[in-house]
Amino acid sequence: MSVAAYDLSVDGQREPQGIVTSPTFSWRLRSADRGSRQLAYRIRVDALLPGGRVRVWESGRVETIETTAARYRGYPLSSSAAYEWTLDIEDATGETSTTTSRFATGIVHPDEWSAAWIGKNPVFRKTAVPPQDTDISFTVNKLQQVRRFVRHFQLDAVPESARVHASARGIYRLYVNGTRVGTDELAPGWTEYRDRITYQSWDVSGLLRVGQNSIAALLGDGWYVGFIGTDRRHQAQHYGKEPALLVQLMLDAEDGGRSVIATDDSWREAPSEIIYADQLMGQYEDSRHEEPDWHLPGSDLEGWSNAVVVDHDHSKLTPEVDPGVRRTLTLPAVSVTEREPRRHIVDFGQNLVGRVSLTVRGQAAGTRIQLNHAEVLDAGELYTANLRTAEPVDVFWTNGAAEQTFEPRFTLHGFRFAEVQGLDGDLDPADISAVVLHNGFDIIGEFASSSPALDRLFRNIEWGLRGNFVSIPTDCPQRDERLGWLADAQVFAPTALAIADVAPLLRRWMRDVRSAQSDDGAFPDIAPHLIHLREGAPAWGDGGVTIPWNIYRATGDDVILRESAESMIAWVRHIERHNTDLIWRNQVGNNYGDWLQVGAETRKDLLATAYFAYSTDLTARSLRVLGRTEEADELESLHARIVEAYRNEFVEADGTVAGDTQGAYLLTLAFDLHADEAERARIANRLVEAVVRAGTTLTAGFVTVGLLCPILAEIGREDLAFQLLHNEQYPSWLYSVKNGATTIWERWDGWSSEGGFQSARMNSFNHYSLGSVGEWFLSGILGIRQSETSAGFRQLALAPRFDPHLDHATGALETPRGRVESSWKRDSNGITWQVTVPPGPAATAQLPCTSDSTITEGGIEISRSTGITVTELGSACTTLQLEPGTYSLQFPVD
Ligand code: RAM
Repeated sequence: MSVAAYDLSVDGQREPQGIVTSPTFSWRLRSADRGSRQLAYRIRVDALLPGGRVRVWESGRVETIETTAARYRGYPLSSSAAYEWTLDIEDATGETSTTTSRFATGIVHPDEWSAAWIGKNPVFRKTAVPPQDTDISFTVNKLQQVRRFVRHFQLDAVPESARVHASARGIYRLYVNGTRVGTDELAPGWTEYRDRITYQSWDVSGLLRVGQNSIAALLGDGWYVGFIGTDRRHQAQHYGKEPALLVQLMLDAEDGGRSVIATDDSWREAPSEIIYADQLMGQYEDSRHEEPDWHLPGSDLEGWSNAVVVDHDHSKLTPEVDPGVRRTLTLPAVSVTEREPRRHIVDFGQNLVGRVSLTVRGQAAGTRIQLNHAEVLDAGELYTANLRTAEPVDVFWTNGAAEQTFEPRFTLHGFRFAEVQGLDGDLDPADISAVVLHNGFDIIGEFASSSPALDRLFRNIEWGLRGNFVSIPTDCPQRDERLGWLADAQVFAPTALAIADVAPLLRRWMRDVRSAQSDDGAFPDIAPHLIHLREGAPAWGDGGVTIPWNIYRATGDDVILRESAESMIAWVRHIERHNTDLIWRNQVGNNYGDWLQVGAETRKDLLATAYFAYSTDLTARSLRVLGRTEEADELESLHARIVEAYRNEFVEADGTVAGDTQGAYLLTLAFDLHADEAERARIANRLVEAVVRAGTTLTAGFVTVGLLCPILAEIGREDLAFQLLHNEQYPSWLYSVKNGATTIWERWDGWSSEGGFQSARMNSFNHYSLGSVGEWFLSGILGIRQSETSAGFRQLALAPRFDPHLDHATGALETPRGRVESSWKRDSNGITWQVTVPPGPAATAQLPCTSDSTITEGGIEISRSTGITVTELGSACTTLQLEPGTYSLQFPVD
C-alpha cells in the first residue's frame, strides 16, 4: 500500500463552512509499509458554482515531507460558496494516492452583509410565571422569555444552492421549513462580544422547495444577557439587556443569480413556551403554550408582532473557526431511587456537563415537573451547597399529551445526579438519560493499562476536558463561575492538546485573551474579561505566552505565534518595566501563587520570577521560529539576566531553593533556572529530599503539580514519580479516584471520609487543573514525545517508561503527521514494546537497556531488521532510529 492521507483539514477544521481568507490545508498520513514517506503533494481546488465546477487553484507538484498548513494561493474566494479540494500524495516509490474533501465560505467582504440585527417588539408582554413559582429566588425579570422569529417566503424555483449565515446576541436555534439547521448548541458561543461575535454558516440547499418556504429561529439570553460568572450581586446582562438575532440566507439560482433573505422588520415574532432559560439558573418551560407548527411554511402568525430592527452593525461578525458546542454522548441512567412519592433521584454514573432528557407518559395537563441537578449526594440527597448562587433547576409544565419528551434547549448543568420532582407514577430508567454537551473536538490521545485506578484517573482527566471545553476553556462547569481562567487553562493545555483536537478552540480563545490585555501589556486573569475581575497575576497572565507556545508545539503550525507575538512581547516588557531588578514583585495583580498547595508555601516572588523567565524564554523562542532574530536575541539576553537575578535571589550554593518546597524546585528545574549541569544536579537532589521528606506525597499546588512526574523522571527518579502517581493517600491523584470520583476535583480533599465535604465556598468536583498530569501518561508512560526543538511531532523522540506497578500499558496519539501507537507489556523475559511510527522522518527511540544485542524483533537481533539503526549506546540506555512502520521489540529491563 502506498502512503495515504486522512483527516484532511482546512485551517485545522474538518470541512469548515465559514472560511473567509486564504486557508491552509493539512492532512495526516498512514501506510503499512516500512520506511514510507511523502515525497511530494499536489493540491487542486475547485469552486462548486451553480453553473459547474471551476478550478481556482492548482499548487503544482510540491516536493516536501510537510503535511501541515499548505497555504491556498489561488483566485480570491467568493462568499457563501462551496469548494472541493483534491490532494495527491506521491510516496517515495512514485505511487500516488488521492483524497478529496470540501470546505465552504462565509461572508468574505463585510459589505456583503445586509441582514439587520432584530429583536422583540416592545409592545409585547411577557407570559407570566405561574403564581406558585413566584418564590424562585433569583431576579427572573433580568431574564427574557425565549422568543420565536419567523419569515415566510415564496420561491418560483428551487435554488441550485442555498447557504445561511446566522448569529445572535444571545443564543439561537435556526429552522428552515421546520427542519433544524446545523448541529451547534448554544450558538454562537461565547466570545469577547465587545470585540467580536461569531456567526455560523450552513448548507441548506436540500431544505427548500418551490412555493411557500419558511425560515425561523428561537432566541434566548445566553452569555450575552443571562447570568455569568461569580457575580454576587446577581447581576445578569453583562453585554446587553435584550437578545438580538441576525440571519442571512443566500440563494444561488442555476443561472448564477443570487438572492438574499435576511432579518429585517418584516420578520414576525412572538414569545415561546420557554418562560426563561439561563446557563446558571436553568430553564422554565410551559408546554401548554407550545405551538408545534410555528416554524412551518404558511404557519398561522395571527397575534404575532413585527420584529424591530436594533441596528446594522456588522463590524464584529466573525466566522466560526472551530466546531461549536454539540450534543456528543447520551448516558443512560445507572439507577433510579424513589425517595418519596413524586420524587426520584437518578444517578447517571458520571459527573458530566449537559442536560437531562426525560420522557413522561400519561401526565395530566399542567403537571409541574422539576429537575434539580448535583454533582454528588449527601446522605442520599442532592448536595448543592457548592453551587453557590447557581440554581440548576429546570421546570417543565406538561400539556396533557400521552407522551412528551423534555430536554431543555437553552441551558446546561454540571451534574451526575438529577432529582425528578412531581412525576405522577413510577420513573422508568429507560425514560431518562443525560445528554453530554461540549465543543465538537476529536479525541486524539488514548491510554489504558493494567491498573483500573490509573485508567479511571485518565478517564477522569478526559471527562474534565469534556466538561470544561464548552465554548471556552472554563475552570468549572457547575457553580456560579464557569469562567475562562488563564492559569487553569495554561496548566492543563499540554494535557488538553494531547487528549483532544482542541488547538482551533484554544487558538480562537486566545483572541479573547489578547483582547483583554491592558494597554500596559498585562494579560487578564480570565477571558472573556468580565469587568469586575483583574489582570496581571503571575502564572495566570503567563497563559498569554505559554498557551500559544503549546499550540505551536502540538500542531507545528506557526500561525498562532504570528498572531500572538506582539502581545507576548508586550507582556514580558510590562513585567520588566515594573520590576527593574528583574525580581517580579510589582504589578502582580491578584497574585494567587501556587494555588491550593497543601502543607507548603512556595514563595510568590519566586514563582512570579520563575514565570517571568519562562515567558521571556518562550517569547524569544517564538520570535526565533518566526525569523525575528534580532528581537529574539534581545529577549534571550533579558532571559539570561532574569535567570541570573533569580539565582542570586533564590538559589543557594548547595542547591537549596528559597522556601525549600516541591513547587520551588519544580519551577527551577522545569524552567532551566540554573547555571550549569552541576548546579542542576544539586537542585535535583534537593527536590528528591523534599519529596521524600513529605513521605513521598505531593505538596505542590495547581500551578506546579503537573511538573512533578515529568521532572522526577527526567532527573532519573522515575521510581518516585510512579510512587506518587500510584499513591492513594491524601493528597494524591488517586485519592479522589479511591473516593469514587469520575472527574478531577478542584481540591485534593473535595470530600474525605474523615472531614466530609470541603468548604462549600470553593469546592468544585469538576475542575481540570489538577489533571495536568494527563499529558505524562502519553509522553512518559507510553513515551510518545517529540524532541525539544521539534514542533508538530516532526522529530519523534520516543521514550517509554516501564512503570513497575504495571504489567502493560497501551495507547496512541494522532499527531499532525499521523498516528503514533505505543504499547508495552512485561513478562519474565522483559518487555515487549510495540510501536508505530507514521510516514515521515525516522523517529529516535530510547530504551533502558545497555546492550543493543539484547534487543530483538520476532526473535531476531535488531541489527538484522530493516528500518532500525542503533545510533547510540549509552551507559544506561540504547538509542535507536526507527524508520516509519510498526515494530515489536523485545528486550530485558534491569
Ligand atoms: C477559582 C477558580 C480557578 C482559579 C481562581 C484563582 O475561583 O475556580 O480555578 O484559577 O479561583
